Amino acid sequence: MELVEGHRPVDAAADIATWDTDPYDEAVLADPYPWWAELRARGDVVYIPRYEVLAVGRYEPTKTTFSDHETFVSSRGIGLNDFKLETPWRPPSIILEVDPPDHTKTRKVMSRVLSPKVVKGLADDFRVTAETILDRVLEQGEIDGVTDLAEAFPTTVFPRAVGMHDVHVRNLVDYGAIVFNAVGPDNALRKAAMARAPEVSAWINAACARDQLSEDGLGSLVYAAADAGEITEDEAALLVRSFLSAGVDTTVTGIGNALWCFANNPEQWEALKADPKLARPAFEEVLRYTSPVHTFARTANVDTEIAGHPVAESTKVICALGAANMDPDKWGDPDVFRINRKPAGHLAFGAGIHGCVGQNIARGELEALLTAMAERVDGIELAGDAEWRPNNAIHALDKLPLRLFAK
Ligand code: OVV
Repeated sequence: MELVEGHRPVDAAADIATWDTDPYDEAVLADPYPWWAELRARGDVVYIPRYEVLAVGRYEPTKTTFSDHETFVSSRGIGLNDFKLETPWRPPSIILEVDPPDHTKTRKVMSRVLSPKVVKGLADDFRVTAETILDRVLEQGEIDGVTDLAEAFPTTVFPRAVGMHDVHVRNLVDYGAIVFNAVGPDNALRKAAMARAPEVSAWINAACARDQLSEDGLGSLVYAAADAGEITEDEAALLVRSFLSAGVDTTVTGIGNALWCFANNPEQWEALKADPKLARPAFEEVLRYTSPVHTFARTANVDTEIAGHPVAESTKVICALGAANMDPDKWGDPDVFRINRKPAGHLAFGAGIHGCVGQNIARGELEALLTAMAERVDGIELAGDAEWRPNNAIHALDKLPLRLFAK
């Protein structure tokens, strides 16, 4: 069979343009914006031969694919591995890597445990902790925004909210990086993550046991659902594991990216100081502008189509959430970081039934920190070059040298 330039020799995707690229190249992951732009420019959907996957990055097809949980399932994994064909690296998440009706049951429990009402009860601790950490870093003057602030805050408040007895900051942060690198191809990043996985997972799994959790935290609320017969105790442990998988590295990244946005856009810092009530919309704009989770995938579970192009059953579809969040057709001037934009419909928390169940707590953490900063920090300046840390699914900083000026 003759290969037609720019086309895939597979009937089901015959009219989908081929792009010979590696979305998981470390240079792309460290600076994804040009790659996102090219992905959008190449069409509604492209075929990437290196991994035999499709990719979407324009806003509409990305949102549609991500939201259509019946056609594009999560139970076959949300990375490049197809759980129907390959054994997952850990027992699958019973909320992320699952479809209805199984998903419906666990989602209901987690939605309740992470409800706005529960999160409201955490607000005072978030605020006091933010103030304590800020007083410390303002004394230092020059800091690494990643370790001193972005990691320090969530690794203090989140394990306490969950009710963990034993807190190991490095394991908590690294487990997130492992889980998110695991959804990529078998590249150097994933190999390094897998090499550390046995040790870190053992610590995480042990920390999910009922006797390792206080009786007044989010963890105990999950175990209460087991007592009520909604889920089993084993399922409760796996849902606590989901907290520790998705709740630390993501918020660490959100804070680091927020600091980066403000250090690079001082007039937007002035705007937040002038009106600290903009803390919440500012975080939404940070999410749109930086997409802490840049990519998740889905698997076509039936023969289907994307934007009129045929897609065969078993095809993996990479959804470049970061590309959709920077689509000029959706946002007009996506390259402008503007804290009063109020970017409703951004895909940084996903969309549809799998949309981030922890988004209320994430917003609560960022609101507390940004509000406390707006009251205390006069200015934020880069004190050196920011460095990004390539990860197969997370768009995060590795180093962010900052000078903070107290009011
Ligand atoms: C990486 C990630 C995101 C969301 C949820 C989970 C993991 C989970 O383990 O449930």
